[in-house]
Amino acid sequence: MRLLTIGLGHCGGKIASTFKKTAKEEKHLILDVCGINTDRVDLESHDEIPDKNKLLIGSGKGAARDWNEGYRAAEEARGHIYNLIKKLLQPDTDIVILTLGEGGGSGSGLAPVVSEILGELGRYCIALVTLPFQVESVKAKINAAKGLDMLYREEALKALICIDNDKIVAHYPDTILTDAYQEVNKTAVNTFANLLKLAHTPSQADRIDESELRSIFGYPGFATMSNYKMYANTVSNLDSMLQHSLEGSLFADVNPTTAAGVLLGIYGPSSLFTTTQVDNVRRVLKDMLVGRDAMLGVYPLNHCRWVSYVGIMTGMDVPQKVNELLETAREEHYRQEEILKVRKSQKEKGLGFEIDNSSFDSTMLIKSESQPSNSSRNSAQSRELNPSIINKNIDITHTLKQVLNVVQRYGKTKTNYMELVNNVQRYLDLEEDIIAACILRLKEMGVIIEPKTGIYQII
Ligand SMILES: Nc1nc2c(ncn2[C@@H]2O[C@H](COP(=O)(O)OP(=O)(O)OP(=O)(O)O)[C@@H](O)[C@H]2O)c(=O)[nH]1
Ligand SMILES: [Mg+2]
Repeated sequence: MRLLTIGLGHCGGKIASTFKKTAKEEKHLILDVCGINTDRVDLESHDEIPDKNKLLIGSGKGAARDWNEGYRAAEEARGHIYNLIKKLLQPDTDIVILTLGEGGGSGSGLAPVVSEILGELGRYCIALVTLPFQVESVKAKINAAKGLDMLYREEALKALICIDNDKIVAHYPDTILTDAYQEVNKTAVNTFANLLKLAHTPSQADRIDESELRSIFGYPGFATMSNYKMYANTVSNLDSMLQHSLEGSLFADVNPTTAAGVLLGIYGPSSLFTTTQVDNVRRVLKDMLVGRDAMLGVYPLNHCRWVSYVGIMTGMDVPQKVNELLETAREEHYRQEEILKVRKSQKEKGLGFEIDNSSFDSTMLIKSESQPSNSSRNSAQSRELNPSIINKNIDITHTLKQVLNVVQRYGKTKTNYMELVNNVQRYLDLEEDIIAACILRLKEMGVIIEPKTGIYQII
């Protein structure tokens, strides 16, 4: 089979290089590879990609972790990208794979444009992407969410396979990050290569052929792969192992019952493939995928000590992990906007240092010690959060955390100001003006947002 792998951005270039290295060891694979990046240093570091197949676009200094920069660079370099891909596409190219890390600016921004260009060239593509770590920055999440959304909509993009980077820590604890990245990239690429090998391995039973392989990638939607191996002498039932083969991979978890197509190959010692065993596997597949396209390849091998499952499911619903990413990216985006808005208005107001000698009355100093402050009375009367009359001298150091704990009990429900005060007073014996000062402070910290005037929401 012949593949064209297009590495986008740094992570994409690394995965594309891993593809090239792996293909050199697989005689059945012809792999053409190229890399496109906005960062000269990263692009030059991908040794397995020939220099003539590297395309530097944009500033040459990276996309500043901003998908928009990557997208703009790709749009401006459309003609160059078109020419490079046209040059590399061969009449016998079977599959075009985009590889990228969703989260940076280059990969996330470039992929939708490159996919569109492939459509113009009359080809479809699949994508192998990484999802950012949950603990990555808000920018990474927004880039990934935007990049995935745009890429998913592209007509030329069919199977979208997501490596879940959050699984890296569990699979490779206490490992140097670059080594773990390398391992993950290698595992993903090997799974892919093993899948393609199904079409090149002879079998006296039922084989998967090249056209079946090509067709499985053509179902649009999310996809996942598996590559599961066990000692043959520990396997008594082929069908029970099938369930395991779907779990524990590095790809984002998906719901198999939503798949449009599944292709599975099983290698193992001939003695395991009895009519009953193979029939049981077929039944499990059928029950799981009623009315779907299911292809099973069986590869009995002599003197084989392993049983291995290699498979792919395509045309699936959005994985839970991607939905979570979209949701947190949206929330963190609003929170960031709110913080920036508060910061902007604070700057506009200045630091509040004004001296008005004309209204200075020394007797006020004495009065203010014996009378409740104006602001506290006002805020109680006004029944809404009015930052300008909140007494800035109230010490909330010890109450802020308590108030925060209480408001968080109410989750993300939206409330008005008085409901918020009443909720706090249900648990804490505090004056309204103290609560108002705490709410204002939490708002400045971005913990409480005001999506609509007078409506408050805890983030
Ligand atoms: N699995 C895996 N993930 C990686 C690897 N390198 C980076 N990542 C992930 O990919 C995301 C994107 O990073 P990069 O590829 O460096 O970003 P880029 O596309 O070059 O974009 P800019 O650097 O902003 O121009 C990161 O947020 C990481 O989550 C890798 O080798 N393997
Ligand atoms: Mg980069």
